[in-house]
Amino acid sequence: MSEYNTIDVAATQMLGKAKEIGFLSTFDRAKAQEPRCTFGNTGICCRICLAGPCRILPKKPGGNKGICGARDYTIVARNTVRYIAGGAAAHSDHGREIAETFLHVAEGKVKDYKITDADKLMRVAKHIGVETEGRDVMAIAKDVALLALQEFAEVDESKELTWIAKYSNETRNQKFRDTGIMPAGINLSLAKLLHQTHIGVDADPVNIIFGGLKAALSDVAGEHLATDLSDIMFGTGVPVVTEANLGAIKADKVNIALHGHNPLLSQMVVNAAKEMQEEAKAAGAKGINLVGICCTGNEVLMREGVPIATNYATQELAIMTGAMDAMVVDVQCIMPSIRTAAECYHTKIVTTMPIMKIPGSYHMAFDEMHAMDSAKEIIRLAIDAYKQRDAAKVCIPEIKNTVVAGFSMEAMYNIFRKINAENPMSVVIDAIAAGEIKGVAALIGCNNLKGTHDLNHTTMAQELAKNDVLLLATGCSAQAHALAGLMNGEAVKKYAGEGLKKFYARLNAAAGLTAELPLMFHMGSCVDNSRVQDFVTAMANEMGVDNADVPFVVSAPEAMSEKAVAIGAWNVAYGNPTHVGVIAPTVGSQLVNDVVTKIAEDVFGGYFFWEPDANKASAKIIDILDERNWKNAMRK
Ligand code: XCC
Repeated sequence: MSEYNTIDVAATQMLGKAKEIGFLSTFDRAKAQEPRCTFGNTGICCRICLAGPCRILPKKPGGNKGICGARDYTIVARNTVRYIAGGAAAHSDHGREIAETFLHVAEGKVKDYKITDADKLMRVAKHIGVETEGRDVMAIAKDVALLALQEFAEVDESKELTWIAKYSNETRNQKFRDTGIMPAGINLSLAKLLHQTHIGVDADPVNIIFGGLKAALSDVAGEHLATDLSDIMFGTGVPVVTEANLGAIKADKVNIALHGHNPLLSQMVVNAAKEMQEEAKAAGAKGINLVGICCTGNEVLMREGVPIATNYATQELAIMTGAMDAMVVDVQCIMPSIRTAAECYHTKIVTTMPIMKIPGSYHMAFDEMHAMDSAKEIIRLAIDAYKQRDAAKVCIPEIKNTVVAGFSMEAMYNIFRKINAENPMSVVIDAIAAGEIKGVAALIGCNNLKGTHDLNHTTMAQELAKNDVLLLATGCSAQAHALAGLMNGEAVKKYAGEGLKKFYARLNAAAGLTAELPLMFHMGSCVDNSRVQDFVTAMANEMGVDNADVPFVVSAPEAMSEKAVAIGAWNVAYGNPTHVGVIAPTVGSQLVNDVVTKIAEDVFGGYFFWEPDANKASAKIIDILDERNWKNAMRK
């Protein structure tokens, strides 16, 4: 383990560099926050009105409630679901922006975006009930876009979100209806939740949590339509071989990091870079080198094979290489401190979205009507910055690993179909029935420096693979595995148990790819957790059981963002046991904590469990998979 709080060797080198130049990184700031305030840490600090903050102080007369009389369980429940509202707002707003551009494509109003995957458009249209027979592609696209936008606008509470009702199986839809959490409109459920948790509205923790789950289902609808429409516009991921870690930054090229979440911008920068290599050469560089950070990095990795530079916790360190000419950011998970890091170098930080600016950075408003021009302008800024680069400050760790990624649901089905053309998912289900693999786990979510950067992600991947668990990955977790060299065929040889190895041997023989399949299937960005849920629903359908009986577990080993809370919550509603590697701020109320970790299982089959120790969490996941398999065997 390094003297710094990371397992990543390249990050360790860069943290040494940061120390040398006196830059205080997020690793230093995390330390500065210790010890944490117990009230905030356990969820019993209420800041919802200006009479507060109120804390639960059981030893003081009158101190066991807030000033308004709110009990610990009300405060904890409100705080928890407000995380969900924040997360769902972020994911869905991303989805809405994609849907708006998609509508403009269908109407012929934007010249730089197009329909790239028309087959997916047809599949999505049929799935959500848009007539396709004998119709023009653009007319179909327009109907799909309008239906997507209506998901946000709907206020008739008797309606159901299309992207939930059409993509979930009937047992889950009925569960959502029976528990009153089937959302009608995304904006409506988020506004309602903020209303419900306003001072003096809902005091019932269970009712509040159900309101939170409704918002969480809105989150997954927003994610799913973002995934679908992005695939249609930019292409659906197919297996690609690329690389990850800071060694992917090139000393002799103009380096541009694409950071944030929304592919509307990052994809356009990729397209523009293809046309502008000569301009970079004219400036003395060998070309333009794009690298990704966080989920916009995952988007362009999946579709274009753009290498990964770092994940969330180490984003500042990409600048410490001294060779990062521009970091282009859109929305979400962007540390404002990248600007401070850039002050030590020539790096230009470029913000691009009206709701995301950092004082002192360049703001180049991204305009979908002139998307390519905007992207070119950004690249020119990077080329100019390259000319100011100080070669003496360049220090790129020579560390990078091979990554095999690009596993959309379609890409995985293409492989499975080579083994069973009729029932592709039977390839996984039969392997579980034969005892070759125990089930499936999805490793997802962020970094959280309450633990050691990337330690939980990578430990769990190794432990679960050793125990024959088939792994899916998204978000910064996927990036952690990629950075550490776990996302390639060599890692299968090194870490997979005997059963999993046999399964992979069959898949590799059938897949006929030039590269061997990796230890985990990178399904994309965090909005692409919709792909993961489609995978689980397909497993349930193939097994003929409810989602809650599928040998599947989801884990966010280093969860951090509000979006991670929203994703965790809908996973619980879908019947998935959901591991979180940090202690959640629900523990301040025994009642709320019991509802989300125990009672939830009785109602939904899914539940949360908090376990910061990756080995213990892996053991628990294996127990859960064994138990679900045993129960399924008993039912036969
Ligand atoms: Fe978390 Fe989403 Fe952000 Fe990474 S980028 S820190 S939300 S895992 Ni999506």
